[in-house]
Amino acid sequence: VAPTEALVRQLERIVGPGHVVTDLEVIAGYTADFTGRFRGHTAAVVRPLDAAQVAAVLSVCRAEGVALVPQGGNTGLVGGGVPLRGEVVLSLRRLDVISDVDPVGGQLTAGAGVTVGAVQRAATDIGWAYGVDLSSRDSATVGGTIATNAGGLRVLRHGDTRAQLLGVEAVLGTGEVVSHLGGLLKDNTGYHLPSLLCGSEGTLGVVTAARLRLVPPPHEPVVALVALSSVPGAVELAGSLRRELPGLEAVELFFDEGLDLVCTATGVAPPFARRHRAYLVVELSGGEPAAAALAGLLEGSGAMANSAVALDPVPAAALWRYREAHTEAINSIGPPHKMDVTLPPATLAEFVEAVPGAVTSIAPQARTWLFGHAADGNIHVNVTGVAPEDEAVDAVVLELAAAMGGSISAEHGIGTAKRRWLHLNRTPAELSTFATLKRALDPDNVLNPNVLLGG
Ligand code: 2HG
Ligand code: ZN
Repeated sequence: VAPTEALVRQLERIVGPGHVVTDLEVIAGYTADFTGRFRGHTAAVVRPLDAAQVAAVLSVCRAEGVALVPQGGNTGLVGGGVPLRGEVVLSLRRLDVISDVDPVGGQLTAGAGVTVGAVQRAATDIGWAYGVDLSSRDSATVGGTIATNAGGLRVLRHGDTRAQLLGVEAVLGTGEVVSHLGGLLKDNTGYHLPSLLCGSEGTLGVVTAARLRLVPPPHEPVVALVALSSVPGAVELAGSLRRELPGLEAVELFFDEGLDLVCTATGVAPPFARRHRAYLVVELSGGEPAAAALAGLLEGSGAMANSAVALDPVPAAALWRYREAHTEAINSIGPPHKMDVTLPPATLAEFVEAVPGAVTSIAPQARTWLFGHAADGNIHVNVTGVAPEDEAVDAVVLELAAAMGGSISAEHGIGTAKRRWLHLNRTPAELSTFATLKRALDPDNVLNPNVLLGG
């Protein structure tokens, strides 16, 4: 059901007339996802200021039978924040306050609309760091990263978003506000609602704030770009780095085709004179001694073909850019299909080598771009040259990943893009448990009805 004039007036009474957006040009920024693959439409974007306003908006929409699509920075990659069927967009960006900063305990409370970058800066200001980092840090928000259980570049070191949550405040689909922001490190008092809401993709409740744990900042970071001549060599090296280097912060993977594309799209010069099959970006704490330990390990491994090392921030950022610019560079050649999968270490290299052929066997004109988080077994399969609505390549890639013991979503979520294939990873009993939870917490299906189980 689309919002009526009367509903728009009711929403304006809750959030103020300036905060119900009905101007179609402004709305356009809320109805397509970052890739341009998923496009929806809506008559209204509502921008509440706090949990009480979110609860009031939810209750009037529920009474009118109008569903809501919660949205943060709109950096999602699986169509999870797109109003596909004219739902009202519930933008959480105005909930952007950081409070109760605790420099002793290393914690802070962030509103759903605070960006990951703002959390990182607030943490740095008090001598700590935030354990989550991702390329979209300056747009992605706390609420959205909780709803999707975002991973990113430092999962190896600090775990995913779920691992940073000491508590959440959320408005459930029933309209009830649940809040547990005390931040006690040990608190075994029943069901852990942060775990349930994290990764629920806005289907059970709207996260409005979170108590986040902070982590010690990286100490004298060393960044290396390592070139390798084979994919199995890269996978094996990622394993030895994890085992041998206690200060390891990140091990990221990309390949020769992706590097070429990044250099063309960004105008940056290639890192080495010769091309190599695979590359790892490695970051570790510990300055000169850590750099020496890394060099020793690389020489001993026999897999390395070339390397560049940086101990200062500017050259270190330049090495990181080869990896971080992949998403942007791929977007510059057309809307990609994004399949974010995890493989067990035993089949990771085989999967990387099999995917491009599996794609061209059904879509000869398509191009496959692979990169990801080597230490997590997480490969981002991007396919360009295929129409946005053609799902044949998605099916081939996701079925291959599942058949090799993998997950069809490592860190981006199911969204609307992958709901057809959720059964590849989840048993009927699990899916019916999901449905039971959905009915209990969102009985009228007003929250993000097109994602995960819906549609
Ligand atoms: C990354 O690791 C993000 O950079 C985006 O998860 C991945 O664009 C992608 O496919
Ligand atoms: Zn990623």
